[in-house]
Amino acid sequence: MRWRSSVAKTAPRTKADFETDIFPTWCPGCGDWSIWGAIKGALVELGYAPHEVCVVYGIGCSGNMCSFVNAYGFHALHGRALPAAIGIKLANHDLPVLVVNGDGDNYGEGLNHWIHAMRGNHNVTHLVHDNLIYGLTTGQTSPTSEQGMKTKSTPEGVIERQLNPMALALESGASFIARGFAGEHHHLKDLIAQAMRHKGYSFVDIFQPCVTFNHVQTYDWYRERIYRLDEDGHDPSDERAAHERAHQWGEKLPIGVFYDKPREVYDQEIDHLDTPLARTKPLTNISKLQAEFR
Ligand SMILES: Cc1ncc(C[n+]2csc(CCOP(=O)(O)OP(=O)(O)O)c2C)c(N)n1
Ligand code: SF4
Repeated sequence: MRWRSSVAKTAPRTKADFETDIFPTWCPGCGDWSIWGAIKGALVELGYAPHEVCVVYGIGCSGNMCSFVNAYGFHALHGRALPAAIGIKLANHDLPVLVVNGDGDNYGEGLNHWIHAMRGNHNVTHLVHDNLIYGLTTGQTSPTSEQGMKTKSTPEGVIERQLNPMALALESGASFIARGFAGEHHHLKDLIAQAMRHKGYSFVDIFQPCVTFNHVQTYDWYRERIYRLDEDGHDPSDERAAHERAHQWGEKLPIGVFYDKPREVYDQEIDHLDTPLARTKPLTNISKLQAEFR
């Protein structure tokens, strides 16, 4: 029996059930507010209770969400949210695991972990707050900053080519790839819910305006460019078409599901994980060993 179905449900949940006593410290107008609401909305829609979900956070304005969401949470080191999330999932694969981090965290410091999570098709849902800049550290270049962009750390303009998360996700074996926009709140909530229903690694890159440090990619900048894949005849099972959409940048920016093709999931390939480790009896008593480290 799956863990969720064994939990007695009480009244239907509301977004308030997923809030803590701490009110967010994000700048007024920051895209993180909308993402926070969309995550809570998706959890309500899927019928979860706070104790039935775990969210793992990276470091950044995005990761500060750890204090604002009432659920099991783990605030990892910068760039290290995914390995912690994968460990949690392997220990209890009945527990839905969400990962929340920023573009600097995930596409910079944590890039290697991201690629391995995708090729393993680990069953976690991954939401990247992509503001094309380092927010918390006050506006340095990130891997998704556009070439030529002037920031605190690159006053003469970014030299490197911009990283393309959608194309890299496709190449690395992600089985669900989507992009949302903080300015399209209900669409984003639906994408997160869809990603959480997906069996295997699901990825949602989210255009998240940083109103304080990114004065190029503003809400208006996105609104002039975005269009919805589901309204433009895109077939998410068509990998070739997904590649074409993934390479669109500039005048036209697609949002929605780029690619959705379930394949073998990491923890389901391991026979002795049939019963989640978290619910099996320990094979060895390690209390003596633990005592040595006290
Ligand atoms: C190992 C390590 N390196 C660097 C930092 C400093 N640091 C904290 S947040 C951050 C960048 C945050 O940018 P991003 O991941 O894009 O998140 P945002 O704040 O924009 O949500 C950096 C470099 C750190 N905390 N730990
Ligand atoms: S610095 Fe940018 S990303 Fe951070 S809270 Fe403010 S607007 Fe949001």
